[in-house]
Amino acid sequence: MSIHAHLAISEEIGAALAEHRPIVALESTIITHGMPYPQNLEMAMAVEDVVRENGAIPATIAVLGGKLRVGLGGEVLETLARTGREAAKASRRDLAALLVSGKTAGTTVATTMQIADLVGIRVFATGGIGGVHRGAETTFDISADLRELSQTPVAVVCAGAKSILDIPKTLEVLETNGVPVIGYGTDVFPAFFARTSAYGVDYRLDTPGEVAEVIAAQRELGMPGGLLIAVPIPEKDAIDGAEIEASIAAAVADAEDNGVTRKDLTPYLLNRLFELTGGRSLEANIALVKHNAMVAARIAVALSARN
Ligand code: PSU
Ligand code: MN
Repeated sequence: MSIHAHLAISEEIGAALAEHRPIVALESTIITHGMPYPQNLEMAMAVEDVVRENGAIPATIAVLGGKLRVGLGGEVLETLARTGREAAKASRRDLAALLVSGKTAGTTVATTMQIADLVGIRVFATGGIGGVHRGAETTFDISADLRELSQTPVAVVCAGAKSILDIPKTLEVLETNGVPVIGYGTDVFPAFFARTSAYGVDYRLDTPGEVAEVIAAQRELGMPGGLLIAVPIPEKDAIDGAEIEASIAAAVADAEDNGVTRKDLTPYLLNRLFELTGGRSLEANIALVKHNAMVAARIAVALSARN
């Protein structure tokens, strides 16, 4: 038995890997736990289309029927989207037990990185990463995504971190863990719905080619970890930071009142925020994921041209 016994790679992704074609990994917790049905399915399909339109091949990753699945067809995507929060949420530590039990699970950023790395995919697009939660000084709630970024060589393209998290603490932990934070076309760390935050990035890069160079150099140095590529939400889709802050504060307070903790906290906050903004945050979320998929595809193309 080896890792191959646990992997189910689609024919398309298998061929693309063998031919060193550009591939973009996509996570599935955003489908099962991050958005309601049917918007989650529409988002998942639209994001795959964006990756293709920009010259790369989408590899959505999930745990299904006791296998780590890389590259999901439309039907499987639909099943996953309909299953929603009935599915498990797979973080690194859950994988072995989930495989043995044969359960269905969405993979978080951490786990999607882990599986992408197992098969040799270097670039990954998502909306937002998990990070240090507000109040972590008492709860210790720090997403496993941050540690994964320090140990797994996959570049994660995201729109920064939502302010349901503590952004400065998240940036501190990334620094401690040796994770470079790159601003794509920006000097400022983006705050998901808003294009800016009060915090800077370590490096600004303006083209997919430059990002590919840094990914390659980090690899040549033998560094174990990944990179965080932070891309601001497009201007037309952004929500003013001050406007959404009241809803975020209310969502965080509701979570506390209801005793929501651990792996349930992020999905709860996302869902509560969608409710409190009357769906506005969901629209912005979908727009930024599509934009990140475009940037990631172009980076994957540049990286594959280099190899
Ligand atoms: N942030 C978002 N949308 C999401 C998530 C985070 O804006 O869907 C998901 C991602 O899958 C991320 C996970 O990896 O939540 C983090 O969960 P936790 O905080 O429990 O580590
Ligand atoms: Mn957590």
